[in-house]
Amino acid sequence: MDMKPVPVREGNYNVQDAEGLRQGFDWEDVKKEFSWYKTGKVNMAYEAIDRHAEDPDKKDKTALLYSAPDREESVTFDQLRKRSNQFANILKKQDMKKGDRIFLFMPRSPEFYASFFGILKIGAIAGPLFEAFMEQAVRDRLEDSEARMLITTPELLERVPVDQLPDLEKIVLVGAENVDVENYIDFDKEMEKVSEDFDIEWVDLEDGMLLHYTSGSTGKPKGVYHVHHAMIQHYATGEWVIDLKEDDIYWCTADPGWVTGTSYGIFAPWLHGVTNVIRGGRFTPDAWYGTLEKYKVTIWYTAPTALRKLVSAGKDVVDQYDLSNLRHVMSVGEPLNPEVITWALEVMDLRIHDTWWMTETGAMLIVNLPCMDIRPGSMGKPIPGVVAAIVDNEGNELTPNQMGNLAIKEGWPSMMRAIWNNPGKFESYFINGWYVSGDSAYMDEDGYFWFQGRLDDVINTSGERVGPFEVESKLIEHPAVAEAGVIGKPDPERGEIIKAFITLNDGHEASEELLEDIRKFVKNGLSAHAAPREIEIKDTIPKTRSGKIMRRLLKSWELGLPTGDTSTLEE
Ligand code: 6R9
Repeated sequence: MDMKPVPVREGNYNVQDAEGLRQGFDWEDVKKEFSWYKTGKVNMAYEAIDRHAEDPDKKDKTALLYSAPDREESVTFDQLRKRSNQFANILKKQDMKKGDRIFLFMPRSPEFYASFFGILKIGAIAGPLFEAFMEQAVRDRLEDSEARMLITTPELLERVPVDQLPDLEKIVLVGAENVDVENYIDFDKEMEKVSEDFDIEWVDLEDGMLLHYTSGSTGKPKGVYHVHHAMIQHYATGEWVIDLKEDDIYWCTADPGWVTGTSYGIFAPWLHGVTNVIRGGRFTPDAWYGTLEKYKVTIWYTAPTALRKLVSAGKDVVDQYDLSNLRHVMSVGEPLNPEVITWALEVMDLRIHDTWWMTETGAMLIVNLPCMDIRPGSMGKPIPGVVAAIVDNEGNELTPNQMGNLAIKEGWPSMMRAIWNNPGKFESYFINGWYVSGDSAYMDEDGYFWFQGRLDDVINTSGERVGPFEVESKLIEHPAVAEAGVIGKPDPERGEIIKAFITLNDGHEASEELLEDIRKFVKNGLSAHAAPREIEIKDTIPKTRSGKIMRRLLKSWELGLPTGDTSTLEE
């Protein structure tokens, strides 16, 4: 994509000079920021919560600004310390121990965060599950992890096949007022009975902290295992990329059932002692803008899907809100269309900073720092302390502008340490000292990385390689197109042809003329071989809960194949 770079903005950012930061950089120096560097006592819960609660200037600062349609609450660092202590005491009373897997299956709420840190405080491993999971998805995860305890709500308990889960010994119910909870532990009642003091279980940096299940292209979801050591990278990227400062009001839209919702919805902001807006529920452009305005959000971390919806909603909607506090916006999870960057500059006068990373990587790896020029369509450059490259299938480095596997040199702090119960799968990620991401990309001469697709999504039509993202980005620039998903459809003549599924913006009618106009638009904008030979209009484009277009599903529909694991599909 040939677009002008978006230059650095003047401003008082944490990092002024990316190259300067990279020079002589050593992760060991980041360790000095933590209290355990001197005391030897490690626990993420201490660093994120108790450390601030022990600071007289910070203990009554708002940690969590919670907002749901029927409830609003603000919780200070000291309150969060006490509540997580109480929950840790409940866990001890129930004989839960260090290393046990304890899962959370509930909507975002203050109780979620108290429970989450209670789990870490006893040295157990937390497994957050997205609230929209149905029975099969819940069972797969609890079964594979051999979870001993689950914290859930009476409504969600209906999706937990308790009698098929022999390892699941205890269930804590949150909000169980009118339910017969004879076989369960009642969160509210137990919290009243236990002390607000707790001696944190000190752990090793390499001890387990978190299990995040993520879907691969085949088989059941796999448990990605993270350790306390990851905090080093959460902290550093919180400073460099998110640009967190004392007085910021930060909002990350991701649910803690996904890695963005823990690494950057919990750890990074609280390691920096920053006020964190937590907002559950479904979103519309008005709800997004309304939240940004109401809480005077200064830093926002969200996803391209959200941003594209804002673009579709138009400038008139933005103009109804006061977004003057918002100073820094970031995006993750899928390719950030250049069109969205241009739009945000024009309409909100803000740069959108793309960041690339994965569940397996635990934290950001390739980013646009506030002090870097942004090249629209590029994910940016590796953070200090991380070496990225494009490699071939044998793990040999390719030269600039060659497309290949996006790979990271093993050994960054937040890297997953295992796939739960599946050493073979874990091993399969690594070739020749590189972690191979499964994404295809290229690096330009200046070291910027450009995402091309998941490896299995890249289209080869008449010998020309086409990244579906490029075509999708172009399609949504057409005034009639709201969203687009593009696949390669097998074709005897061309190998594959490009097929596009689109949804239309309001006020546009499907017609042969319109489809031809859209085709021409891509042909004229990109190239003839990138223009979809087939376009089909849909009511919605299937996406995962984290906003990724499920091209695999589009392809299965197209070919009349079984749809496979759809547990992460947004309804
Ligand atoms: C954090 C997260 C990881 C996959 C990754 C890639 C895609 C993430 C992206 C991006 C283009 C970006 N992805 N960030 N693609 N540009 N900035 O999303 O983790 O849910 O495990 O997804 O998401 O394909 O391999 P996860």
